[in-house]
Amino acid sequence: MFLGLDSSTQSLTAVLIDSESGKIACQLSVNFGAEFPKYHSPSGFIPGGKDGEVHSNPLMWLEALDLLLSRLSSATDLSKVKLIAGSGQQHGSVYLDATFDARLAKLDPALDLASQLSPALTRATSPIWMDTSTGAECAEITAALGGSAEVCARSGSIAIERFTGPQIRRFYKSDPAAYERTSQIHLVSSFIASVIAGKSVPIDFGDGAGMNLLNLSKLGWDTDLLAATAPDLGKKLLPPAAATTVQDRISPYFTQKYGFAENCRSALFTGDNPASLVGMGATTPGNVVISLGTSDTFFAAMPGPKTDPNGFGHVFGNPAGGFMSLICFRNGSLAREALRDKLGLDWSAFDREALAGTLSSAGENLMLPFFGPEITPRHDFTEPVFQGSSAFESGSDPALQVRALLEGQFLNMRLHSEWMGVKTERIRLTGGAAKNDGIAQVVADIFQAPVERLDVLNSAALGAALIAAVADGHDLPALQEIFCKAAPGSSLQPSPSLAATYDEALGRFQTLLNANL
Ligand code: ADP
Ligand code: XUL
Repeated sequence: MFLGLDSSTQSLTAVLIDSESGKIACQLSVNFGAEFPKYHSPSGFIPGGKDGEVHSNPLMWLEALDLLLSRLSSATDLSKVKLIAGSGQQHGSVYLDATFDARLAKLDPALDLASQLSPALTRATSPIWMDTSTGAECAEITAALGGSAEVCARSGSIAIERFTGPQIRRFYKSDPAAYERTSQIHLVSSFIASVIAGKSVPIDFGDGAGMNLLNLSKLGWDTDLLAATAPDLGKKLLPPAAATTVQDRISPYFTQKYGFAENCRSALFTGDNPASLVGMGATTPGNVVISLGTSDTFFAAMPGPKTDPNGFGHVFGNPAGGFMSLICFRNGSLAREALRDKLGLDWSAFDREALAGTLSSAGENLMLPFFGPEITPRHDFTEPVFQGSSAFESGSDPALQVRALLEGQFLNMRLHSEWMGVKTERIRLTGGAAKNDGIAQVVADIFQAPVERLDVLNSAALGAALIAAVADGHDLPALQEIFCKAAPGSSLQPSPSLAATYDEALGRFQTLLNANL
């Protein structure tokens, strides 16, 4: 069996696969907000940060790991697990002192992870992908390299606020003494991977490309980007490696406490989006994946690295080799939740409203669907912008608002993915909101492409389990054939009659957007 773990924004999920029977042996999830109220992070991060700061407490992720594995060991026999791999929300970073590795080497199973590792943190909380506080640092890194085009050509993205390099620079500038005490910087993914391995392990190419530090053509840290970011940074990062790089046996903490076999090993962890590319069976070009989690993302495998001239799209490593493109939208599920709550609906009513009047009101009313700062396009929105009938603008007809919110989200996605130049022939939908038929139908109509959903809803954790199997020598396409199938009856077809409606609405949406930037 192979275990995949996904430490995402709002939850930690495990998917255990049995490669012989081709079955999912167990799936479990721990929701941070619901399980750990003491961290005051109802949606997985600490609300109310100043100047665009969004942080999470890494001890919460460790508590979740202990809780999830204790539940998993009660539900199933973990001694059958041969290899563990995983993924994490991208870009978030954890700062550790010189005692981290020694603490990992002598973890006591009688105690918990959080209390034993907390003394090693040089920064109490971790900036995560929602953080938009590093505008100044992005400008400084860009200037040091001689412009955005150079940063993008080397790292696959222009300097981006949430990316780890600018975040590290901000930490170095605001607390140089704590930065100096830091001897290891990890991503969320490599932090959890290190805890499991019982020693610091490398960042993988998939997640490493989300730092503005990895040179994509050399697949190593870029010395000029390191120097432009913070002093001695190269000494605080291990050389990056492929996700399938196998480590020695996992830490005895996990074998003794949760019943893993002594010879159970681990691979590296990657980003949630690269892992999802694997779990959605989309590692070769052909399928576009739209993930509707806390963030909405649009991604696809790409034959060679192609960068976005407008600077919104990114190139990350594809765990199956080569590259993937990705665009991230910050106002994803939390924006849908905000409107759902404002209208006093639950998800099934939201779903019904989305489908109501599909044909009659499609594309008529426009909403810029941003309840807070957005990253694609980059702008400090505070509330949505409405343009349409008075019944729409006043909110007297909830169906119109639900419809316009979803149309706004996916028109914005269509607009900002045009640079990829891929004809969207088939969309695979994943993430918490993918099960909502109303949302899925709007996606199909706006992109004029069939939408499929897979059996396993957590595609990142499934992808991680598949990476573990590949690291053990299994064949990825054969595994994907078995595990990444569209769920029967899950496919939705676009309405061809809406093609012209949305082509026209796209132009009006773009005009409204430009007028508000
Ligand atoms: P992440 O991986 O970023 O932690 P998930 O992919 O687990 O997030 O998605 C969580 C989100 O899914 C929640 O914020 C919630 O708004 C959304 N969600 C859950 N169920 C539904 C539903 N039936 N319809 C729409 N959205 C939903
Ligand atoms: C991708 C991004 C988010 C996070 C959280 O660039 O910032 O999708 O990975 O899921």
